[in-house]
Amino acid sequence: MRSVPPSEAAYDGLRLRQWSRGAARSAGIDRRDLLRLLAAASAAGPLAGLAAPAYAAPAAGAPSAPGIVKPLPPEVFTVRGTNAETNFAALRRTGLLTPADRFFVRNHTVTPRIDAAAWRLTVWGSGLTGPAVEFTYDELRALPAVTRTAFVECAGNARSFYATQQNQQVSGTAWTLGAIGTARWRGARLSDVLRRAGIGRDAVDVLPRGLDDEVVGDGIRLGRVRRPLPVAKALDDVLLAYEMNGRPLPPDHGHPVRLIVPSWVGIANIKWVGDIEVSAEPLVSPWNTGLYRLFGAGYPPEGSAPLTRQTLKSAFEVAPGASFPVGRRQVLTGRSWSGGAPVRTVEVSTDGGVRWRRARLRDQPRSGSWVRWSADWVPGAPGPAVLLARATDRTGRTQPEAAVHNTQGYLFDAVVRHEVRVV
Ligand SMILES: Nc1nc2c(c(=O)[nH]1)N[C@H]1C(S)=C(S)[C@@H](COP(=O)(O)O)O[C@H]1N2
Ligand SMILES: [Mo]
Repeated sequence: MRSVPPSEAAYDGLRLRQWSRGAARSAGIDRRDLLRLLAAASAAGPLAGLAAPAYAAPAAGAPSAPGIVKPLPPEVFTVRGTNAETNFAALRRTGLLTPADRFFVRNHTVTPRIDAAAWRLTVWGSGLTGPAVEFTYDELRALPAVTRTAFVECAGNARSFYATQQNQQVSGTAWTLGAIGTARWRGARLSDVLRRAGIGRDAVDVLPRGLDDEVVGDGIRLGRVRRPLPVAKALDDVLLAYEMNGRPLPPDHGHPVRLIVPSWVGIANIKWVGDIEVSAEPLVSPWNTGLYRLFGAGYPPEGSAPLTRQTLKSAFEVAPGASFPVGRRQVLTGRSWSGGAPVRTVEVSTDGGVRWRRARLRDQPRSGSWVRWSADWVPGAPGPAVLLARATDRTGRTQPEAAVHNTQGYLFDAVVRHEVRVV
C-alpha cells in the first residue's frame, strides 16, 4: 500500500517550490509563459482576460453563452461570458440533486461535441510500469461502477461579494452564489483505471487533460485544461463519471467522461477527459500555479499551496430583491455546504444579524454534498430587510463575517447579505 500524505495541502504545497528549483516539470506550457502567468496572478486585474476568452461576449441579457449547448432560460441562468450561473431561486422546488438542465456551466472555451463510440482515454507517463494504455467507452463502462452524490463548485463561486460586501478588487468571473450544483454521478473508479494501466510505486502526480480547445488569455498560451492531482487523492475517491443523475453526461458537463473529485475545487473535475498522464516526477500546470492558488497581502509572494478542498457557504433560494408581504408567514429555504466536512448546523437571521436562530435541516448532512434547510419568517415592518444564513461544519468551522481577500477572489466563505423588501 502507498502511504497517504498527512495533509493534502502540505503535499501539494511542495509543487511550486520544486518547480522553481527545477525539480518539477511544467507539463504542456512554456516555462517563460508560466512565469508571466505567476507575475500576473499576484496583481488583481491583468488576469481578468483569462476568464473571458477572445470572442465577443453576448449582448447584456442575451439568453445564450457562446459555446454552451443546452438552453439557458433567463429565469434559471445568468450568463457570464462563456459561463452560466444557476439562479438560486430556481432551485427552490428541486430536490437534493440539481437537474442537469439547471446545473451551472463553467467553460474555459466552448463545449466540444464528442462521439462516445470514437472516444478513447489514454493513460500514459513515467509513473506507469509499462507503455501507454487505452480505454474505450465500453471498456470503462465494463469496470465496476460506483455511484456517488457530490457537488461540483467553482473555486470562484461567490467571488462578486469581495467587491460588493468588502469593497475589494478581484479578477475573474463575477459569480454570486450559483456556481454550484449537486448531482448523482456514476462511473468507474480512477484508482481501478490507474491500477489496470499499471501505475508504479514511484508515481507522484496524475494529470487529467480535457479535449476542449486550448486556452489563451492575455497572450499567454495555457494549453488544454489540465490540473495535477496528487496520487493519494487520485487513488482515494475520484471517479471517471459517465452518468449524471441516471443519464449519460450531457455535452456541457463533460460528455462522454469527466472526473469527479469530491469536495475539491471545481477545476479538479476535468470535463471531456481525453488522456491522463501518470508521472514519477512532480508536475505543474497553469491551473495549480498562477491559477487556483491564493495571492495577496495575506499570502506568501509565490502564493498559497494549490487549492484542494472547497470552503463553507450558504445560500437562500430567494431571488435578490424579492418582496414579501408584511405579517404573512413565509417559509424561507436554502442550502449550505462545506468541502471540509458535513454541515453540522445552519443559523438564519432575518434582521441583518441581530438575532440568529437554527434552521431546520431537510437532509442528512453528508460529506461532499449540500443540505437543504428551511426557516419560518413573519415579516414585521415594511421596508428593506437583510436575510443572512451561516453554516457550521463538523470540523467546527463557522462562516465568518468577512472573507480573507485574495487577488483572484477564490474561496469566499463569509456570510452573504441577501437584501429583500417587506411590502
Ligand atoms: N476540460 C475542462 N474541464 C473543466 C473546465 C473546462 O473549462 N474544461 N472547467 C472547470 C471548472 S473551472 C469548473 S468550476 C467545473 C465546472 O463543471 P460544470 O461546467 O459541469 O458545472 O469544470 C471544470 N472542468
Ligand atoms: Mo471553476
